[in-house]
Amino acid sequence: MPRVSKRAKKPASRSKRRTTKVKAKAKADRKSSKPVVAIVYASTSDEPVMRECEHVLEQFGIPHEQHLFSAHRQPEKTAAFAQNARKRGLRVIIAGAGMAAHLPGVIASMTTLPVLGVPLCGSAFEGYDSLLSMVQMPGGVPVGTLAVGKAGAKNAALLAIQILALSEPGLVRKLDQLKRNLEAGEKI
Ligand code: RP5
Repeated sequence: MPRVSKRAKKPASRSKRRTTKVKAKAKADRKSSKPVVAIVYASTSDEPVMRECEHVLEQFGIPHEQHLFSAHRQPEKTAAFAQNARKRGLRVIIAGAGMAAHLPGVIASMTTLPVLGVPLCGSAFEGYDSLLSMVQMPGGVPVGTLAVGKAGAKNAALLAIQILALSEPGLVRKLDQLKRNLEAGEKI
C-alpha cells in the first residue's frame, strides 16, 4: 500500500491563492515603479543605521533607491545626483552622514526637493558633531534634521512618507494604522 505522508500539503483554498496572487502583484508593482524617495549615505559605515529607513519605506510599500557617495569623496557624483533628482521623479531625499556631515546640506544646496538629514554616530563626539553640522544650516538652505542614529533614520523615512501622504490618501490610512499600532504598544 503506498505510504501517505502526514505532511502532504492540502491544496490552498481559493481565497488563499487569491491573496498570494494579490501580494505577489503588489510586490511586482512596487519593484517596477519608479523610486520617489532616495536614501543616500556617505560611507559603508553608515549603512547599518540607514537600513532602518529602508525597512520603514518597505513596510509602507514606497518605491525607493539607495546611493552610497560622499560630498567630500565624490563631489561630482553628489552634484549630479542632486541636480537630476527632481527630473528623475524623486520627491524626497534622505541623507545620512557622520562627523562633519555636510552631505545633506550639499545636496540641499542643489535641489528644491525636501532633504531630510540623519546625523550618524561614529566619531569621538558620538553624533553630536554631525547633529550640529546638519541642524545648523545657514538660512536659505533647509535640511530637516532628525534624531541621531537609528531613531532618526526611522523617523526620516516616516517624515518622507508623511510628505508623500499630502497627495496620497492611501498613505494617510497606513499612517493612521501606525498610530493605532504605536498606541497598542508596538514599535516600528
Ligand atoms: C562621513 O564620515 C560618513 O558619513 C561617516 O559617517 C564618517 C566616517 O566615514 P568613514 O571614514 O567610516 O568612511 O563621511
